[in-house]
Amino acid sequence: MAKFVKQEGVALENHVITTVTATEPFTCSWQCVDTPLCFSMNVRKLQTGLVTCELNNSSKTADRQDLMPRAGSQYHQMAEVDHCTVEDCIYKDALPAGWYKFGSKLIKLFPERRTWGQARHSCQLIGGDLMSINREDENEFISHLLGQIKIKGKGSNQITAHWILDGTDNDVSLINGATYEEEDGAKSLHLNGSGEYATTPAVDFGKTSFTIASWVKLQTPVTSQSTIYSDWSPPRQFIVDAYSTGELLFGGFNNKGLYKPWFAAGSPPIGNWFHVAAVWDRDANEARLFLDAQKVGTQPMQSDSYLRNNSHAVYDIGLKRDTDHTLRGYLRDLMIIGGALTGEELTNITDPNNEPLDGVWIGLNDVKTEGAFYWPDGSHVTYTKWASNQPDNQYGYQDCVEMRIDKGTWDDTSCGRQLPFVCEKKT
Ligand SMILES: [Ca+2]
Ligand SMILES: [Ca+2]
Repeated sequence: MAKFVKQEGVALENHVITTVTATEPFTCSWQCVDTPLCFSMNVRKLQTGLVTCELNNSSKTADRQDLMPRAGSQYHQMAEVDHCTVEDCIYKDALPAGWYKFGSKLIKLFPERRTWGQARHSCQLIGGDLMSINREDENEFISHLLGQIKIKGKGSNQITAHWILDGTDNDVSLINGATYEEEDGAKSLHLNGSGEYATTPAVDFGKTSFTIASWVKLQTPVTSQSTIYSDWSPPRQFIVDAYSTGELLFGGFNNKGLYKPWFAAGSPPIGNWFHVAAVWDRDANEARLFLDAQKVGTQPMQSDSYLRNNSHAVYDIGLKRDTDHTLRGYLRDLMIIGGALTGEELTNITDPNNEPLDGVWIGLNDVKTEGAFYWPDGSHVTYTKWASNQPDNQYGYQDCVEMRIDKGTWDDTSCGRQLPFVCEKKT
């Protein structure tokens, strides 16, 4: 069982989460052990023979300056006991700089938002890795830590896929010498117009409303139709292009094999970044093109039209497969959103902090082999806490796992989403 060490005449101030009254300090100890974020107690004996115990969400290890003299009070903090075999004596402590000790692991929640790949890299830079979770009490502990994150902006439009295109995406392949280069202060995908292109996994969005959006910087005026994003090889589905007329083009094949929609609009700049969004609104039976979040063109569609099915494994960035022509320019933040975004929503979507925040990254993933989930520390997946109907590899595409903020359950999602993350280090 857990062992607490006592210090007379002091109390930890400013960290009380709850106060309990008990017949003996022993009872309080159990309360603290059972309260995930309790790390110490201030115990005072009453004249009635009872004791009051203030449970603290910190300890003198983390907040030594808050340990103050207090007559008649005892400070209790869990002691590390060797050779624990029962779960109740998992040693936990709050440490400086936002770290927590839980069992044999050091754990920290990072609130800044990163893609899964960036998050893992951040953890590795400090000698750790993304969190591996092997026990129910570990999961519960982290789930309580997430209470420190404020849920914001639960948007109705879920980002189905998001590739930053800065080299941190796990699932973007560079073909024929395409590179990531620093351009205007951010790493971007660079295609030189001489055969270079990149691919993403195929995403199944053909039967819903959707938005395809990306930042693009063209280096030279477009003389030959230059693909931004497409699966343009038979049986082809969709194409978003910089068109030879100097306009943007949104084209698609519907399930009857007809071009629909098919229209060009807007005049994107040369040598400057612009944001292009192709919107397919099935409810309004309309396709739209947006340039820098301003609607520049629209075309009605038939109500029975949806994109033709195909079995492509990848979609192409920068390649028009039927002519092998490739785009010359830079791209970043390519997104597919499972809904028809408005201009206002497009303005918001260009800021990653406006992505709906419903969870944080943990280490679990099936990036290497679909359906074969593994932890970064190599431990076998024995304990799981999937949310109902998860993992579902939705859109054929979800390979990284978030812990949901509301319930501490797990969901596989797009690795390119930008979420807070939990790192661990072994002690
Ligand atoms: Ca998957
Ligand atoms: Ca999922």
